[in-house]
Formats: sequence, structure tokens, C-alpha cells
Amino acid sequence: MEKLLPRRLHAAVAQLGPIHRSDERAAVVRRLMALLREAHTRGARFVVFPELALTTFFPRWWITDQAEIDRFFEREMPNAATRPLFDLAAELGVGFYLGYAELAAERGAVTRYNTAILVDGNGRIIGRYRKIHLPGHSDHLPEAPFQHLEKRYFDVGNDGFRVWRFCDAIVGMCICNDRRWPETWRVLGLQGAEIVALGYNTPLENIHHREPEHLRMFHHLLSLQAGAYQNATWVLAAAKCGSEDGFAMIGGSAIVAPTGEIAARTLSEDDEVITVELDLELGAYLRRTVFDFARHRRIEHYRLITERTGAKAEV
Ligand code: ING
Repeated sequence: MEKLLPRRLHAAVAQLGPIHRSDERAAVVRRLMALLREAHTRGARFVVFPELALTTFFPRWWITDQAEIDRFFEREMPNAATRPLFDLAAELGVGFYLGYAELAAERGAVTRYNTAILVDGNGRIIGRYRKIHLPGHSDHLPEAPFQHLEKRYFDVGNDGFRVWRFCDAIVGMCICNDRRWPETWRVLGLQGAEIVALGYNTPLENIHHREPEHLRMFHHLLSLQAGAYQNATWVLAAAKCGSEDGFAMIGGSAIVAPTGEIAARTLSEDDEVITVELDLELGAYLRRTVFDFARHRRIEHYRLITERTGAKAEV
């Protein structure tokens, strides 16, 4: 067996602490730039920022005035507020994943997405993903301690789950709740993803039913580690966390190896960088053996996965 040349990519996850509703984008972009510089100083060529990394997690708020809601959205990217981040990335030759609220015009209609972009080391956008699994609810829950209105404020993503070649690696993207659904990982795995980048904003409290708070971190890490192992891919997951206007969100940003092991994780709920030099061959033996999809998968038995939405017991 010829020894494959080690393909390595020094990557970083840049966790953000809280962004309060009154925080200006310029102040947030300055934080993103400081994190990018720190990652570059430590040798990273790719940095993953969180979901909705430019604003507070506004789906927690019941807002009825559309103009007020749209203040949290970006109409173009890059724009005046984010251009300094793109320019710094190009100056340092560092690529990045950035999550933000996208306001688009498609076929004459206004559409709104929870979006992530992949930007290369020249500051060019080479990939875009619009969040498909939107959690929460669309009506006002006045009794709840806070809202989770992603189903109200965003349209379901229409880009599908895709991968791009970046720094000699196959990189896929998803966002937050997507990580809880095995379909996300498998569709990326079937496209040869070697790295899956994702950002997340995960409230500590479950507004739907009483749940022990330690389960938030457990389910978050379980989703990353299972997705990584079962698709033999590296996972770079960046939190926006801490207390935003008093509403707690979990940290636990992590870099997970294709073996499912946690290679690095953050210790704080503030702005924090973690880096790992990813060995892109580490997952190759798994793809040649236990997860050799071509040899082991039996798609003739998986029909229900794409034909049935909800579970149905027919016995
Ligand atoms: N946040 C949460 C997440 O999926 C959630 C919502 C938390 C759903 C816990 C179910 C259980 O991490 C976002 N933004 O999707």
C-alpha cells in the first residue's frame, strides 16, 4: 500500500461570545477580524465563524414590524460593514466560513435565509449554503421565556447540501440544527466531504419542555461526533455563545476528527480560537473499510428515507 503524502490543512474554529441586540455590526466585525488575526498567527489557513455571526440571535425575539426584523439581515455580501473582514482575509491569505442572515431577491420576490458562505484566501465567495432544517416555531409563544422563530423569519434553504474544493480538500457546509439530522451528514458524505464546517447558536434552555441543561452540550457533541465518525469527515463547529441580553447559549465549539474523537474544544463562552492541523488522510482508512459506502450501503432498502417525512407505525 503506497504511503499517501500527508495532506494537511491547518484550520481554526473562531467562537464568538455574546452579541447583544444593541451591538453595532462594526464592533462585531472588529471582533471577527481579531479572531481571524489570532487564527492566522497560529498558522490557520481556514477559519470557521458561527451561525448568524453579525448579529444577536434575533429569532429569540417576537418582532412584528418587518422593517425592524430586516435590520438584522444583509442585502449584499460583502458590504460596507463586512468588507474590512474580507480585505483582511485576502491580505493574510486565509479563507473563512461566515454565517449571517441573508435578504435576497429571487424571481421578483424577497426571500430571507439563514445563510453561510465559504470565502477563499483571496476574499472571494466560492460557496453558499442556506439553512434547510429550521427549528422552533412560527407563532408567538407568549408563555415561553423566549421565542425560537426561525420558521417565521427564514425561508427553507434552496441550495441543497453541497461541497466545494478548497485548499486541496473537499469542504461541505451546514448550519446549527442541521447537525442533529443524519441526512445532512450523509448527503455531504456521499459527495466526498473531508471537512464539514458549521456554525451554531444553541440556547441553553429548552422552551418546549423541562430538560436537564447538561443534555444540551451532550446532544450537541453527540451530533458532531456521530456525524464525523459515520461519514469519516473532520468537523469544525463554531458557537456564538454566552449570555446575549440575559439569554444563555452553550459554547462547546469543537474540532472533531473523522474517528469521532474531539481534537480540540473551547473552554470559555467568549471569543476564543482553537486550531488543529487536520490530517486529511486520517479518515481515508475508514472510507476504505468500515464506511466504504460503495461496498456496504444497500440503498434498495433505504427508500423510506426520501419517501416518508413523518414516522408512521403500520403494524
Ligand atoms: N439552534 C438550536 C440547535 O439546533 C435547538 C435549536 C436546540 C433545537 C436544541 C433542538 C434542540 O442547536 C439553532 N439555531 O438551530
